[in-house]
Amino acid sequence: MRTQVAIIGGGPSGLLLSQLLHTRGIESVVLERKTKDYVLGRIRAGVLEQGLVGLMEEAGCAERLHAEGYPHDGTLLSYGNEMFRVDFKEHTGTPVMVYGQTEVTRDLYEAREKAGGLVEFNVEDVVIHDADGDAPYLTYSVNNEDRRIDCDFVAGCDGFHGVSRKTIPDDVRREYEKIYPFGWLGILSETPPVNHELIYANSPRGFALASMRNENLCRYYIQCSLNDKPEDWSDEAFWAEFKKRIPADQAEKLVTGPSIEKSIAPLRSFVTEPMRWGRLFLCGDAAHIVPPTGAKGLNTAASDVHYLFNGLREFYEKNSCAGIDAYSTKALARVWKAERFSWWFSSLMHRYPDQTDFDHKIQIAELEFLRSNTAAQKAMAENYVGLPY
Ligand code: FAS
Ligand code: PHB
Repeated sequence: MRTQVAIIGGGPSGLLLSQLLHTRGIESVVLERKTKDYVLGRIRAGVLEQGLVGLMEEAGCAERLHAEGYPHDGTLLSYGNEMFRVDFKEHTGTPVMVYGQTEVTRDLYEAREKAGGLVEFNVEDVVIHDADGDAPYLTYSVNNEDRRIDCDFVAGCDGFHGVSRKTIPDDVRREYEKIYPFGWLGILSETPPVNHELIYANSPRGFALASMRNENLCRYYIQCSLNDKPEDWSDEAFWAEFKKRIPADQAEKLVTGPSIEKSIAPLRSFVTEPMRWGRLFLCGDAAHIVPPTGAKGLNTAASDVHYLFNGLREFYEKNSCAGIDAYSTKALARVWKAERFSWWFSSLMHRYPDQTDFDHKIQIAELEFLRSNTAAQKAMAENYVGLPY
């Protein structure tokens, strides 16, 4: 088989790139190692920057997002029983959109199917060949049948555990990593959200986040030990702990219910440089990971896709390599700003095992400063709603 852009990974990065390329008549094939249902079953991000909303509009996939998504004009931060609001609209004129990554991915799958796009599922043993040459190709297998795709370019959209990043030679690739000494235990429950906006909570017992998917589907998280397993936490234990970490007036009105999903995500900051090697381009989690505190994972994957899509467009439409040659530098400039914000917000809101009383007092002083200072709130709001592409 031959295509113009071979995309490894049928998550949001790969699908969004494929759909955007389609809008300009550029052919692509997406190779996904799991099934569509498996991909859609993963519960992940919940907050979209306007940049991603704009890309979904550009891809012709934003109708349901606008019909069912929830624009949020601000967020709440609490420490103990104190709580204050950071107003995104006041500081930036921009809201964020609360709409689950699962729904983004579902909309993109639907668009690819409607357009007759080729997504191959259950692929195995993907190998990238001659990425540093002029005629790259992929080999892989489906149902024990060996296959090959010849292409002009390869987009590595295969997440943190994919094959693309490791195709870049060790003596070319540089990796930067920070592992956090805790994880996030998340649940979904079919209950009304405790507040109409998100609550990020710093408590002496650890971090908590009250998020949502709709008016009857909540997504709540608590910071947990890396030794914990989801089965260690009964629903009752989760609710009891969650209530202790949010302000008492919020805990009083919390509606609890059975969890319909429960999972633990480890937290890490990670960046690979460069994000390009020859005709291989890394996008999204294949190149970088952030702690989910700042809701930057999916949104930084989106800006990668924006830069790569426009670089490939320039190549095919204007025979110019300027965009693809600038891709890695341009994407990394925004990636590192997202890494900084995610690290900063995680450091502010979580309890670290080796944290001293002084460290905790500094966290509270930082929160008091953020509460009282317009410039500090504007800086946080600009990062949270998304820095410019
Ligand atoms: P993805 O990992 O989503 O997709 C990669 C795809 O490639 C997968 O479908 C995988 O099956 C496929 N693949 C892998 N190897 C392959 C191979 N060899 N061949 C073919 N296909 C292959 N971000 C937030 O903003 N907020 C959150 O709350 C949040 N929670 C998260 C929780 C967890 C457990 C994880 C892992 C991530 C979370 N993220 C969150 C980040 C997440 O949303 C990512 O940023 C987002 O999924 C990035 O999308 P992709 O780059 O497409 O990578
Ligand atoms: C979510 O709703 O899953 C979510 C929201 C905001 C975050 C992280 C996760 O910062």
